[in-house]
Amino acid sequence: MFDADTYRSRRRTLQQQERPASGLVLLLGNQPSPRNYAANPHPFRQDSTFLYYFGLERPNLCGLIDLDAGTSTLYGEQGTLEDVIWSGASPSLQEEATTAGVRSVAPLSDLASTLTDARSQGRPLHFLPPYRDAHRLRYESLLGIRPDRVDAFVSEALIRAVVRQRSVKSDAEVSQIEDALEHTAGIHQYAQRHAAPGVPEQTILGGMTGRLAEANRSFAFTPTCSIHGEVLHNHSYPNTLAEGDLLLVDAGANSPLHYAGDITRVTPVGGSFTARQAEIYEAVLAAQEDALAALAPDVPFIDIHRRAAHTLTERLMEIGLMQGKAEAAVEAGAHALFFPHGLGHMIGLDVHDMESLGEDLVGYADDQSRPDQFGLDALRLARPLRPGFVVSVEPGCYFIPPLIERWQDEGRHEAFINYDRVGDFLGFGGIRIEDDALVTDDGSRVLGPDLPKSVQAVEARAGTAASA
Ligand SMILES: [Mn+2]
Repeated sequence: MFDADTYRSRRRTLQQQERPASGLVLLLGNQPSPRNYAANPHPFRQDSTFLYYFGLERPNLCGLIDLDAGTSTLYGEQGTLEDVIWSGASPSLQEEATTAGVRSVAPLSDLASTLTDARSQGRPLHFLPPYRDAHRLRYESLLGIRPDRVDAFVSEALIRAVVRQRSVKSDAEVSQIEDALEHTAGIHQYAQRHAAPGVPEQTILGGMTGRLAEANRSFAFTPTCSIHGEVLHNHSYPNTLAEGDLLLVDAGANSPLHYAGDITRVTPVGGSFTARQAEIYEAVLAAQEDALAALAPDVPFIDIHRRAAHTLTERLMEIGLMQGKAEAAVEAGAHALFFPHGLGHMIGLDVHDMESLGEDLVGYADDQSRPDQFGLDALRLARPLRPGFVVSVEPGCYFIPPLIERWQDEGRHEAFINYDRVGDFLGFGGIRIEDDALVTDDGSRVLGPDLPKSVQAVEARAGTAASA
């Protein structure tokens, strides 16, 4: 945990400066989530907003912040002898509360009546959207709202206040992200060194998993480790690497306090890119470097997305996959055949930070509406950047056979796409290059250790462990 003052001051900021209104803020901690029966749960992960304001890992807690009185109460259960026998001793609820700067604790069984009393006095109650069914059931038991009706009662004022606060990372939070990136870089180096013909994807995944486990870290999200990089979130690992494949690894570690890293690298299996692979790789790299150079306060991220798309499109025109004016092609959305996703997202306690609060309230300013153009509609972050934002920058170029087939059949964007040439690239796979950057007062800084990404640097590392 951070020190108690950190949590106290975050709650005070919510109460004083970010005050969603008067009344009470209810923050649900997570409950254990069963795999196949209750006593066999998934590894516990605390709710991120609860972690942000209370920092405690213990399951079955609820936090209540009184916006008018400026007080916080932690609701939970004391451990039982049964808990001690099966799981070992844990601190008392009061001891845990103290580490989060909370003086007042109460049994969970008191919470419903406290909330009922407050509501009968006409005090507003603010709570966040549920992303687990267990949250819906808890809202039902606490507030009497039917589980399928809960979304209609969530507090947009609270969502906005939490987003304003969590979007801007403190130095201590940035250090956590840098810790995550140390370990993230380590597993990427491992994958690159082991990217050699004859090595199963599963072996590389196993090696990365082991490295994280040895360091008492885990993956922040399900990793992609595949020679089929054209599947954007590819979570299967059945293939064996062969000479000439491209291994795409999109993976990130957690820091001890659950901040995420998120990096993507592509490595040529066998140690060198073909001329065609190198051209596409350098097109993506140019787009990424242009985007990173453009990160600065007040610049809308959607403009940086368009800039990356423009650079990629110019390169694809040089290669002969696209034609016409890059500006017009990007405006029309023709590049999305190759780059059908957004340039990036915020990173923090969640790898897609605060996504449970609603992508648009997190990623779009009030005067921006989410585009509906294919590709651009997948852009999670569009809003003007501010110092303290941590964002991923991850352009890609993919050859997705069913998408190409569909567009070609429809004759979509024929003025800009050279489908004959695209046909030569079927089976190419996909390339994405991703780093995480902090927006600073005068620009930005890529976080984490240097993980070289030039063609030469990646070739120099590829497969070196397997051949040694
Ligand atoms: Mn990402």
